[in-house]
Amino acid sequence: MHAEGGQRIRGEAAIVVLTGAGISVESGLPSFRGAGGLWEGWRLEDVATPEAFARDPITVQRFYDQRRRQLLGEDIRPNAAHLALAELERRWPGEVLIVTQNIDDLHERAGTRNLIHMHGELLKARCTACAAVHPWRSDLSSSHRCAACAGQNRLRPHVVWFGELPLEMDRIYDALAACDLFLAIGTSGQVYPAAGFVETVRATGQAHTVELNLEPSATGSLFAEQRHGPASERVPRFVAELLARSGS
Ligand code: BV8
Repeated sequence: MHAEGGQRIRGEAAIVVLTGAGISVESGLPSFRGAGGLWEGWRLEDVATPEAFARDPITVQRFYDQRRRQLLGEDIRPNAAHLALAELERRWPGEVLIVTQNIDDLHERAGTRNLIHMHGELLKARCTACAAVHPWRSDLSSSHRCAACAGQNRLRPHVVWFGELPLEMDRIYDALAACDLFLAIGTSGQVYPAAGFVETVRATGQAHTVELNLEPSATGSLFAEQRHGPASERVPRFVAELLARSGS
């Protein structure tokens, strides 16, 4: 595992990990594309855009209520890939930042702390009047009031819809510009700006880029290294290699 210029990944290297729906599939949560994906049962335009929410909030809320209930199901828990990344954060001498496109809380449940949910969180609701964000673990409807401004019919899932700006983009681009290793796990590389991160990193010319995915993604050829297979197998093995090399 050598960086672009062939030099070894140093023990204190800064690591940025981008995760997508593929890392949570073996935990029992559907991905978006592909067989059994969310987009098989729902049209993106009907459930994941601000226009859809304005047009038909009940259908949008039903989409997220269903996913929230599933996420809170007792059989859903982090898998070996989530746990390996949490261990990497604990034991790696340098900084490890997880940037996830996922709105589930499996990284947190695995123990990851240095984490950015660039597309929001399913277990939170946001007030469209005062922008307050509230923990939310039950169905959400227009009858609920915002606990901060008492506004009614103002709460929406705290997620980023298509056409909306993802969260914490400045912090993400700063980390991408400074990283020595960029690792993408379980993402198809079809949704921007996340799909463009590998090019942002390559432009610095200082970082090694690795894709761990079940199959080659749409941006797979842009990575210096690709390893294909289930995340629950590939991620723990890759993390063990990294930790062995850093002697930590
Ligand atoms: C924005 C939250 C601008 C809600 C989500 C440039 C070019 C083209 C289009 C655009 C562009 N720039 C912007 C766009 C438009 C759009 C976009 O990218 N459209 C796509 C469809 C073409 N992007 C946006 O709208 C973004 N916003 O650009 O704002 C802006 C600028 C200024 C001011 C205002 C606005 C916002 C995008 C975010 C939308 N919200 N999620 C929700 O979850 O409901 S996106 C959602 O879909 C996910 O978060 C994720 O990002 C994406 C799904 O992708 P993946 O996670 O990769 O999942 P997928 O199913 O596709 O793939 C799974 C992979 O895992 C597969 O490769 C599979 O092989 C693999 N896998 C499966 N099992 C396993 C596995 N791997 C390992 N192990 C396994 N077991």
